[in-house]
Amino acid sequence: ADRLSATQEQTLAMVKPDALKNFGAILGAVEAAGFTVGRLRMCQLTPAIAQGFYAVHADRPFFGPLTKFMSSGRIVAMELVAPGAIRKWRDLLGPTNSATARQEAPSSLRARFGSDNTRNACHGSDAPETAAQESAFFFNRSIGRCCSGSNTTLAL
Ligand code: RTP
Ligand code: MG
Repeated sequence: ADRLSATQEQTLAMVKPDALKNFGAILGAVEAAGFTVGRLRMCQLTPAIAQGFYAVHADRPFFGPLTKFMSSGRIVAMELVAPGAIRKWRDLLGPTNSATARQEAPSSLRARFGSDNTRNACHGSDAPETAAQESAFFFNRSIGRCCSGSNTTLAL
């Protein structure tokens, strides 16, 4: 058991607003791939929170459309645990552009549930350091307003 657990890794996955309607199928794929789900939170990001999450891309031309999209509806953030979870989850996602994913990895989540280069269904951390940062980003803060279930906003 010790040797097994030593290989465990954690990544931060996000189901983006375009794919929330497919959350059930995505969670099914997560389970089928052998991940354990750690902490999980569904909420809507404010534009400022989305800008904070994607701050590393602030100078890129797609930053505006990306953060507008990411704050346009609810998302699900979840910690996924498995041996090699970071690479394993990104392999399941497929290429960033969903159109490319449909060509190169038709069974990937972005091929199945995404639309284009911005609306691409899911996010995955790219390294252990960003996985830890992104987990803290979502889970070491409080929910601002809890109104109806559809109106839960992640607070600054
Ligand atoms: P992610 O961070 O969401 O898991 O995706 P990624 O590593 O595959 O892609 P990244 O380069 O980190 O970009 C972050 C998100 O920005 C949007 N994007 N739009 N040229 C574009 O229009 C463009 N490029 C990237 C996507 O939503 C991408 O997931
Ligand atoms: Mg990325």
